[in-house]
Amino acid sequence: MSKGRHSRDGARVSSYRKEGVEHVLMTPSANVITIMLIQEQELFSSIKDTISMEDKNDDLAKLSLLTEDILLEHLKHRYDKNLIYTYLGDILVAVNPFHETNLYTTQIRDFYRYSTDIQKPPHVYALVDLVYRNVCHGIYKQQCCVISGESGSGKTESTKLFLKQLMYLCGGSSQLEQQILQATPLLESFGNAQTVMNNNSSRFGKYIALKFINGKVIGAQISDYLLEKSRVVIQSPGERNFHIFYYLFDYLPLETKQILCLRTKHDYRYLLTNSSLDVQNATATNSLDEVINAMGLLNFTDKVRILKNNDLSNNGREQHSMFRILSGILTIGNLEFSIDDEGFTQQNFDEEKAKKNLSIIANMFGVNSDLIMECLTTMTTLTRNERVIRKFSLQSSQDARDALSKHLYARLFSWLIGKINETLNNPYSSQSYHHVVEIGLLDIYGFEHFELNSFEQLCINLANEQIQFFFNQHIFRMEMTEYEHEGIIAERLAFTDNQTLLELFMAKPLGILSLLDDESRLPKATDQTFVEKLNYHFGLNKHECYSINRNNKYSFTIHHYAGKVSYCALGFLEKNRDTLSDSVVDMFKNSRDDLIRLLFHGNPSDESIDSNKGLQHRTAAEKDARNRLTVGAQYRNSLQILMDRMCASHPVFMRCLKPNQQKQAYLFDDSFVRAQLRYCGMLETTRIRKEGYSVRLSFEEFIQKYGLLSKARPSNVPSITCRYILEETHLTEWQLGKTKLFLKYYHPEYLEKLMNKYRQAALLIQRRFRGYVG
Ligand code: AOV
Ligand code: MG
Repeated sequence: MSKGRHSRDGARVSSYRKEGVEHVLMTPSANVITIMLIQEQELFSSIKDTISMEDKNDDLAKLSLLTEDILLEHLKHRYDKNLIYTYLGDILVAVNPFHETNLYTTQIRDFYRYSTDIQKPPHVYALVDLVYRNVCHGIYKQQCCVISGESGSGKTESTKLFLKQLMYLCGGSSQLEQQILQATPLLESFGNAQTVMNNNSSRFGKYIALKFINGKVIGAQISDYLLEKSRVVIQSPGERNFHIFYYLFDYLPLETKQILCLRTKHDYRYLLTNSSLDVQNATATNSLDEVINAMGLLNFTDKVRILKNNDLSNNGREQHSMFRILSGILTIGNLEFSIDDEGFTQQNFDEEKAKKNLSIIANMFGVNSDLIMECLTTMTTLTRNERVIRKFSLQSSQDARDALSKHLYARLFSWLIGKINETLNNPYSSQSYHHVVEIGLLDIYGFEHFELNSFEQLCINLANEQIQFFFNQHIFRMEMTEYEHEGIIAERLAFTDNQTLLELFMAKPLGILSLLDDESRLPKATDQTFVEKLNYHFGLNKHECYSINRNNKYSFTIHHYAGKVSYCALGFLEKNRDTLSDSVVDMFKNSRDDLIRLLFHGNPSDESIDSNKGLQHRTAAEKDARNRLTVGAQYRNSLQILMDRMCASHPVFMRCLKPNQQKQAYLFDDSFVRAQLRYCGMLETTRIRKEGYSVRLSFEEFIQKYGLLSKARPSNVPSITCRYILEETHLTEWQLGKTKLFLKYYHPEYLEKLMNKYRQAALLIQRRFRGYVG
């Protein structure tokens, strides 16, 4: 059957004859790509019904006639056949199936491993393979995969599939690979929640940077973007708090619940909105076991064994503290205050209950119960020689209580990410940086448009505008600019540019975020004066992306790329200031609980905790509280860093589409999908992929890569040599610029095919020659 030997670079080389054809197999040494023709054929025949290769329209850029209707029709037709993936040139489009499919079996995972010259149907695994091959060949120092789409379209699921397959290609068995994968359920349990748009909606953005040397992953680092912490204290109708709170009730043993003083989930105000609402999608739920398992694997420590009598007992003191913090947060949500604004004791005030709650909170947070009450009901100011104590109104006490919960949870989340990063970065930090290449994976919260949209939606939608801008920049703007510089003839394409909208948000001093900062610093300003300023600067057609809402003094409308959204500015100033009183911070700094002390070690109200570095390093960032950055300003900075990072990377794009608003399987709502196709500029994208030149290589690069394909003698002028090579390959539609060669997106694949034939032939000759000599 097969004959084996080793090639000079260590790859095991063997060959077979099948159907009269000699096949060469190379099992890869670390950086060699395998030619696995036979396995591939066999795999292919076993899965071809699932991933159908019959539909020739799996690349919409190849359609001869292009209209929105035709695009829609093709996507729908494919979706009905369970073909959820479609190419749009080199952009991958995925329509959320909303049901379990057989698209991710081991066979399919193997089929998309090390692509050869078989043209494979679109799949998220094909994208992974492409990116991973680039890593192995060291083609780009930095790549990033940008997955976009509206809320519930499938970004997070795609990110998980991408990551899992990437680890599989790397080997899939090392401890680090497992740790990288396990970070996901942990982060989801603390950072995801059910919304009306998605049962497992990401309430934070994340960028996972994976580092590789010679095709092996050697470290990872997660950056997070603005957790929607207001959800801890209040949720809209039909929505839930973060998953982790419900896991406590659904999965903890009774004994542990008792230690944590937990009652039932229906007993807590913070869970009251929808505590009976259960997550329906199986893929959306992890169990607490999985979360605790992940914590163990990611080195979260344990001293106190709260989880007795089950196999989770080896886990951490940190874990214990985390659960205590969660229980404390839930209980503090139930804390009532007795005196109302007129100074009367409130009706129905249950003093016994309040005392009991207070003692639980004090226990969970490791602080004194009188001190908690003092912090939440009074403010102490020190004048030259006097301590002045001012009593809070009922509303202020309630606000202080909720601010405490939000801050505590957000700090816990930041610490969690810092802790994960410590583990994932550890192996990397000890290695030399020289040959490291990076793949970044971006999974942010999708575009949101609810009935009531607040500061959180404004931030989320701004991030989506940034991503759309990056996409436009890459696909359209840069493309056109470069054609001009290089003297390439190409048709000018119109596209929906969102630069003016970004300026509306980001401009200094007259942009929404700057104006919000100004108002947040003025003592007399209110949410209403903020809206008045916006109306004054941008209303009455002064800005094309802004309109005034005459019937509501707190409301204004922004014309986003994905549609108009009206925001309610109530609470904007406070959310932007995001203050936590010094007395609460001091109280926590002196907590008996190690973790709580650690969480409040940094600057009291500075949420700009750099989760990449962990909490220990944050004291250095302590600043004068007056110079503290607002939430808006920090967010703007973090988006800028993200953009810089992505601009320095070679991007691949995946566009997720949501087939219907009901989260239902087998339902393709034409007008709903059409709107998405329209706002993300899919038609223009398809055109530019079809008509544009998405691949550019310098003449030298091209000659170095494909010079072997030409028999002609190289010319002294590189562009002429390129022309010789291209003419010999019989490719058409390329153009020679002034310094570069411009190719269509499908050209490299064809050239690689030719090169593969060439390499195979060379191997065969080499083998025969050795055989003859031997
Ligand atoms: P999102 O990340 O884009 O929304 P998700 O990735 O969470 O959306 O997907 C939403 C739900 O759709 C999941 O919980 C699954 O039930 C289902 N789903 C998505 N992709 C697949 C797939 N490939 N196969 C099967 N089911 C899928 V948001 O985080 O809300 O912007 O902010
Ligand atoms: Mg998500």
